[in-house]
Amino acid sequence: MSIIINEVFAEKAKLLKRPLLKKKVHPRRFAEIKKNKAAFQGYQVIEKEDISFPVKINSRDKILLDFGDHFVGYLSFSLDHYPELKITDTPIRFKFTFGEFPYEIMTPPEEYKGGLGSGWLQNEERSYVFLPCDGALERRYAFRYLLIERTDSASFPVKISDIVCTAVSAVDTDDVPQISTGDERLDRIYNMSLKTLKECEQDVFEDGPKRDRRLWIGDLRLQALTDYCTFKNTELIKRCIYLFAAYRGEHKMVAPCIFPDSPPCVDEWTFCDYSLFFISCLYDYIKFTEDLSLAEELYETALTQALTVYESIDKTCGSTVLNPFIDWCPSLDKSVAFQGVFIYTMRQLKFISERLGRPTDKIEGFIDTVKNTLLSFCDEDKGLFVTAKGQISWHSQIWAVLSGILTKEENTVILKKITCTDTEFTMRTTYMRHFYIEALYNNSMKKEALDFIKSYWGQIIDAGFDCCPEVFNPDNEFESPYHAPEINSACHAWSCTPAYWIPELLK
Ligand code: RAM
Repeated sequence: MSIIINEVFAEKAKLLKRPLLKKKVHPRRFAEIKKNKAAFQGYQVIEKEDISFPVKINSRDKILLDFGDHFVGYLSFSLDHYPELKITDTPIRFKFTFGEFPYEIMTPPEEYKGGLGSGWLQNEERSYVFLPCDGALERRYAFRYLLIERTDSASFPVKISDIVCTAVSAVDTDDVPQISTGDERLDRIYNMSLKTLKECEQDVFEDGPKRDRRLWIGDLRLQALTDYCTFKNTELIKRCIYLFAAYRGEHKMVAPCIFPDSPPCVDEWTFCDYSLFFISCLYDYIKFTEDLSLAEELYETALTQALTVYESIDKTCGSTVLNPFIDWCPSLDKSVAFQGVFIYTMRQLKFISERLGRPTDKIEGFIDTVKNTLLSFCDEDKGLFVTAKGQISWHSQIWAVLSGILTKEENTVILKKITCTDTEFTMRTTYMRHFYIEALYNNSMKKEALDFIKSYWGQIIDAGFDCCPEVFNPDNEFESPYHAPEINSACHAWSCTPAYWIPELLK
């Protein structure tokens, strides 16, 4: 693998790293998780008594702690024996299972068959040889529930006390003014989205604090959009943009994700739509900060994305060999949606170029060529975009609308029509839903956008989530891109944009 590092950008990213804020949080109460078919994923949490330390634990005992909300942090505690009963003459062993949601706690790790490595499962077992002692786990966990099981067989109790989570984040929700929309449900959705962003905002904008704990550019773009209007942590946004410019493969395309603490920091594979969103990140940076210096510095990087992707496009059918992401929708023909993304980002590049006084004729040429190809997929009879494989997807319609190649009236017809079209190619991620909302917003369908947020994110609240999850399908509670719902992330950055949209839609 050959990685090219721009040391200047890497150094600038490093200098923008700030210490995290820390808060000590304690478990709120004991809890129990029971099977209940009516509850989300079949498990219901029963709240039990408040915790008073120390807690006595015998061999084979289990205790489930509820921290009362989602936290990202490090666990510590104290262990002691009962000297009047018996000195610890044999090591004590504990198994810790952390969960963002009940299903994660209740699914045995031995049964895991998911597509991602099982190391992401949030559990570990530790021995304690001499008591009293202080215990701490080095790994950072994202959780609300903590199951502690005593797994050794020694026949004496021990006491555990001072169970604390040192919660970490780059930001504090108390620094953002409270929202009051007059609609209690919208307020709750806003707060849940803000909390999601806060939990993901660490040394970089992580996609999810449980998993993958990395900086993905598709996620970053939506996080930054929301952050400009809430926490205003522009330094962190700048740091993350520098990181993407600093570490690239030989092909010079911006990586889909960065592993900030694991050199060589990037893999060589790409998602070409994600690479193009580097342009969107610079575009938003200018729009929200009015500062042109970052775009000036990184203009060549942005232009390289445009040129590389444009060269990869087959101009007759509009497809690319460069593998776009678009959404986690199985068997989706992504070619039409991809062309929409291409034009959408080229318009942003044109804007950046104009602001920087750079030539735009080449970019305009790109837009015209791909526009003609994209228009050839508009089926006059159906009044919708149909791909070369004959697919009618939400993705094609949304991105064709966002490309801005049609009139507002035409866009409105398409956006209405897709809601009553029978297709298996529907939006699967909240990330894709963000772009649907943007399409509605751009075409004066603010009411539809708000209703959509209220309905979809409202169901997330009803399901019992504390933050916005990576995946949520109201018709299939067990949906998982990794074929294992327990590995899904229940606090995921790309779902946080209601905190951006709600105030914007109410303007
Ligand atoms: C998953 C993560 C991440 C996303 C990629 C494409 O691995 O959820 O957030 O950007 O997919």
